[in-house]
Amino acid sequence: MKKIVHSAKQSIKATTLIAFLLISILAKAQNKNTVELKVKTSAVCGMCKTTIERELAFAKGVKKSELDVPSKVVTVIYNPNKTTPEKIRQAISMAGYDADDVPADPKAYEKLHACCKKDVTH
Ligand SMILES: [Cu+2]
Repeated sequence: MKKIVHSAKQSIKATTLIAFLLISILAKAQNKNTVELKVKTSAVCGMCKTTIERELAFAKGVKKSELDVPSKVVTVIYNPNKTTPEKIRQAISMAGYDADDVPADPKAYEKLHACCKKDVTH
């Protein structure tokens, strides 16, 4: 009985290892064509985070984006064959936020929720 349990555990280990290897190979293949970009935004709260990440999710060539509210920095993983840092900053501006030296689009900024405006103190 002990032996059976032992071999079952062993095969689970092997399966896990194979699965892990496959996942890391796939992840590497996917990451082949991606670049990381960090953009300083004017985000102030969790709602801003949602707005910016959603906007970037729809932007062409963007694989992933993650905004850190305390530092206001959004980390964007993108495919350099499909988009550029300029286009990414433009997309953030069109969502109503500053992106590095690109100021927020005034019309988009006007539409932001009151608590998301950069001159409002929290
Ligand atoms: Cu906000």
